[in-house]
Amino acid sequence: MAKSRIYNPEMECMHPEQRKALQGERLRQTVNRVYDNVPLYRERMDEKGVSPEDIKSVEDLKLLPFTEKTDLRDTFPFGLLAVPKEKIVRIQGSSGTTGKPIVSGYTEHDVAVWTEMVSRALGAVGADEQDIVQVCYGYGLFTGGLGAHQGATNVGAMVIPMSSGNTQRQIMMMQELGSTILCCTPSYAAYLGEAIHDAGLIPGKDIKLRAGLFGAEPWTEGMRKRIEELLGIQAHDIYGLTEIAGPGVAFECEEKNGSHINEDHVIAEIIDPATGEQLPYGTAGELVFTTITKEGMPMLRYRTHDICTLYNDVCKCGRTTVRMGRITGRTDDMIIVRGVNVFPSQIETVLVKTPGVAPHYQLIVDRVNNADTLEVKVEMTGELFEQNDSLGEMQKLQKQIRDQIKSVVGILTKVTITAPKTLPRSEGKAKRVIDNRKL
Ligand code: DLL
Repeated sequence: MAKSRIYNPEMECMHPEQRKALQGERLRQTVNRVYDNVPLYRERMDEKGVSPEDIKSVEDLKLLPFTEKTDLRDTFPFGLLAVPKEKIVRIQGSSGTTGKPIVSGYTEHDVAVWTEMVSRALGAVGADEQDIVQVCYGYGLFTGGLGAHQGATNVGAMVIPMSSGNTQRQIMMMQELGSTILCCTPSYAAYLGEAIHDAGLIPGKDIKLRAGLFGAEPWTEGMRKRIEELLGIQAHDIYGLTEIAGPGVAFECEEKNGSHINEDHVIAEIIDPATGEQLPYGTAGELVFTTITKEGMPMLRYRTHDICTLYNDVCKCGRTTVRMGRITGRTDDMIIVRGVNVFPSQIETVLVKTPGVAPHYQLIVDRVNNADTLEVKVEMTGELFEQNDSLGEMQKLQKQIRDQIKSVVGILTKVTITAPKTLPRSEGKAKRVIDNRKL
């Protein structure tokens, strides 16, 4: 099996103090550039009484204004460009939004930086010219497909640009061409794993996959275990967002102890979502990014609304970059049920630990007689379905899951166990929550 390697040791293993100086220098350049070229940033900085000369080092980051998704919508499509439109070679957009999409413009240099970031993530799973990378992230405005594709090409791998969907064809190609690395959402990886199993194919024998880069949606450690078992692979997390660079902003190394942030290109902060105050390493809060090499559409303190924790302790892999823990939720996908904050990831943690159920679930929130209700729908596995006493087992399972969720989240839920393959599958980002209260 190919060894994990560090794609760019100079940048990934730089002494933290040296990196801080580099970040400071790049931040100063970015701030000057956006102040001169982006009216919104100039106005925001003027309003705060901050001038580009005030930004001397990374410590001064907190003086800068935040950027929100609504700023991108309000200035759609080109209002935040810091370069003439002719310099933009690519538009990418974010998935799953209603109304006007969020788009970001990338220069040739920005695409190259993004490609480098994905190459580092692929380096961490040892990808090289021996590898065959099957990309089942969607190609198009969504950054997953093209992002993974560019990185895989750059490390010399053979790329199969499958895009999302058509599971039988995905499996046929995987088998016939001998794909070794899989890139898709974790929910789709679990689905593919089951479909491979159902087709009677044996990972390691019929299927040659050895690693996967999974991201674009939150997933848990339990889900990682399931995917690794189902596909017989090493499953690595990869994080990113269109506004910053697509996949590769951060990625896991072989230690799988958080995702290394590509800090020579972005500066990450954690803030208290309510007050906007910076929080120290080791404290959970909202993740905020400032781009420091992006030309097309640089972002100052972009609020991701993703909740996680940053870690700056030494990683055994040799990289010296700060790591982000898993995204445990988004400030805007948290559901409040009878006054209690519930994140889908908390429920997923319970479900994937429970033998007898498959990692496919949906949370249905409703309001009955003025009281909120939460129903957790989860599929049973084929093995349980085939058991003689599956009904009795199912009732036991329902109770067990309900009790577990009560102890983790603190609220009583209705648990419904459905027959195998009855819940909708997603080929891209899974839709976990259906909130009927808004209808
Ligand atoms: O999802 C970029 C991407 C593609 C990342 C493929 C990884 C793999 P957007 O469509 O702009 O970009 O969505 C960004 O997706 O703010 C998070 O809420 C979520 N997200 C992305 N990666 C992860 C991850 C792509 N590894 C939004 N874990 C982000 C949890 C993730 N959430």
